[in-house]
Amino acid sequence: MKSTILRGLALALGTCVFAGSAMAEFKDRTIRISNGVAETHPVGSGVTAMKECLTEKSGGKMKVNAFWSGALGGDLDATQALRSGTQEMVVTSSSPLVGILPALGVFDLPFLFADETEADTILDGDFGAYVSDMMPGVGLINLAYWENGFRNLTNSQRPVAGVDDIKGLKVRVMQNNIFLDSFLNLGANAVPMSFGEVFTALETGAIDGQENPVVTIDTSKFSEVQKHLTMSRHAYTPFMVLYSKPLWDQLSADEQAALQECAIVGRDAQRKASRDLGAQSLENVKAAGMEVVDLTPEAQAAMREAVAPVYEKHAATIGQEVVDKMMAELKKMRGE
Ligand code: TF8
Repeated sequence: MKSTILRGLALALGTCVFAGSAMAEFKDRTIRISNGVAETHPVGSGVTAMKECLTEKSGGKMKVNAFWSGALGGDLDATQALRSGTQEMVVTSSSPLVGILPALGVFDLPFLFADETEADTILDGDFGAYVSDMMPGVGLINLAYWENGFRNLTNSQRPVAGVDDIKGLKVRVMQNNIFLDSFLNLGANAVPMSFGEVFTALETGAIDGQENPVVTIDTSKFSEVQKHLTMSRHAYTPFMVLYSKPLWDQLSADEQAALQECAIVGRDAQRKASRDLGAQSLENVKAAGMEVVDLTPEAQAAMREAVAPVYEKHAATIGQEVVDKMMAELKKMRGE
């Protein structure tokens, strides 16, 4: 009798082990992912690609439910929901998260990257991994860096062709001291505000301007309430594709691997869409009546000079080590 039970148990265990190794472990899951922008933004393309990849890898078990236009709260609120384990994923700018992890401020330094290739190289290389490794410490897993993009200034008052024109403009900035200081240094009356409030504030004239990549200006319809666009490219802010650490710890290794791989598949689709749509978006905002000013190299140099003190002022808050590492990586990349 005893030996029959034992034999049965051994058999059952054997089956278990066999099943475990032969089949990947996926449970039926619905992953909520939120973003502050509209679905027409390139993040929409990234989420679609990530979704398809997850369906394929999990045999349809991992489903993605996407929420747009801040339906689950803004970047910061959604990220806090991840930390407390009440939401799975968010695609967010790193900028509003500096209160959670001050090192992220390194990405807010003005005129840090010269072009998209530099951004990709730093973010997908050692430096990006170095920052991602800090995230579990604050309850978050960074799966990938997607593209928010180079930011440009818009306003309702006048064409901005140089620093002098910015003086006195009431400009919304992200909830981030580096952006606040950069715009104060440019002479603006800078107002920190969450993204979800920007359209109405522009519409009612509570603020004169804001700054975001052209794809956001287009897909968030800021072109309806802004007349002037200056191609200032004054900062490149990345998106982070974050997963809740408490919920991540409940996933199987197969599920984690699928998410990691699919966030990268999504990244490639998202960056491509961001760059393809960039040119189209510029046409769209012009067609909507915006007047575009390209800065002369001299005007851009003057802008750079005006914001330069921000680097030193914020190095201690970001972490001198983090800033030094970024600068060293940039030099290495540029062959300096
Ligand atoms: C900002 C950011 C936002 C994005 C978006 C919500 O200006 O650039 O547009 O984080 O995903 O607040």
